[in-house]
Amino acid sequence: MSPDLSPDPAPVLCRYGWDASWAQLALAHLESGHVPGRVARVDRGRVDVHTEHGRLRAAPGREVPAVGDWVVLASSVVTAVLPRRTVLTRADASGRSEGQVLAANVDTVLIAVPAEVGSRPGRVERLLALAWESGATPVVVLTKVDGLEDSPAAVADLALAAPGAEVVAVSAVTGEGLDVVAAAAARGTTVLVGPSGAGKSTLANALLGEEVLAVGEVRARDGKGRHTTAHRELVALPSGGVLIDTPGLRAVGVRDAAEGIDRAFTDVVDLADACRFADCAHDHEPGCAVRAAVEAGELPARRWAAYRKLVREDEWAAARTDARLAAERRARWKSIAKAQRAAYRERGR
Ligand SMILES: Nc1nc2c(ncn2[C@@H]2O[C@H](COP(=O)(O)OP(=O)(O)OP(=O)(O)O)[C@@H](O)[C@H]2O)c(=O)[nH]1
Ligand SMILES: [Zn+2]
Repeated sequence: MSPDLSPDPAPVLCRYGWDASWAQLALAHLESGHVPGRVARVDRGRVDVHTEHGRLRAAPGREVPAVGDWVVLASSVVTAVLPRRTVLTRADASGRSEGQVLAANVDTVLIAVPAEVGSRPGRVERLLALAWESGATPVVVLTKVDGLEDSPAAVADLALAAPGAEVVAVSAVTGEGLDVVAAAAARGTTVLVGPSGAGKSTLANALLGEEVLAVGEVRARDGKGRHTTAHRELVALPSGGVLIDTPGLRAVGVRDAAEGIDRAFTDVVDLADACRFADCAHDHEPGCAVRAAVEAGELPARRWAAYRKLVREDEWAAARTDARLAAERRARWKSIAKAQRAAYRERGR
């Protein structure tokens, strides 16, 4: 390809993560009047895109982009969505077959865990599975630690539920840990996820150094934050990174996340590898390393149950959408039923 054909990597786009390989991917779509840009926000029937001509509003084309996507626009319509490097997806709460894309092309997933909720590892494990599955690197952020008496202990607790991930304690009040989060967010694209009121917007504001994103006041009655960030929004950070804030997530379902689940539970997977039988169901088999670890108190029973629950949920979601799996399941039941009928005939003789 001739170099003078390549689009000018405008400094504006570079602030949003534009690089030579995005330029290469965009090239095929850049006829005259077409401009590349990064999706800042997606609303019903409307896409806001950062372009070299500023922030433009466009209509989605055939393929609806997600926040973080690199797209090509022509006459206020998205004509192409460039292939994603990473994609953070959750199972759709509505039960539709496709998952819901939370953010595209992210390098780091910051998982905000509010300290006042106490240790609720289940939710973190779930988000970690999705984060690993996305292809990005998760960082667990224990927020509001100014309200804790023993934050190192809380961090250590959380770390047990997050093998392989960095766990950082932060406080927007004392400033503790903000430098660590800022350093992580200064490179590439970072998405902030976590429940409503976890302090995501407060963290985003600290990284931005200004009050750009709305921060909710805590409801006096139950201490929960108001739902403030209604939309996923992508902004360029003064440090050079790109940040996507997401609204508080209520239900986070897993789907097509088998690898992510295994990465979030490497301790469990390593134990399972040590079972005597390769197809150990970790039920009543002799030489089961998983059950031995649970009985010895080395693997929390809660964590083992959480792993099995996520795997079941993931398989169930897959079975719902994957006709092949469903057919296999039917075939299995058929052969079981056949064996049962044969057994009844035997008995009846
Ligand atoms: N004590 C203390 N309070 C904090 C801290 N960070 C955030 N808060 C408060 O917690 C509440 C919720 O913070 P937000 O930043 O709005 O939380 P959020 O995760 O963005 O919530 P949603 O927008 O609903 O998803 C606000 O009242 C903040 O002032 C902190 O480090 N310490
Ligand atoms: Zn076993």
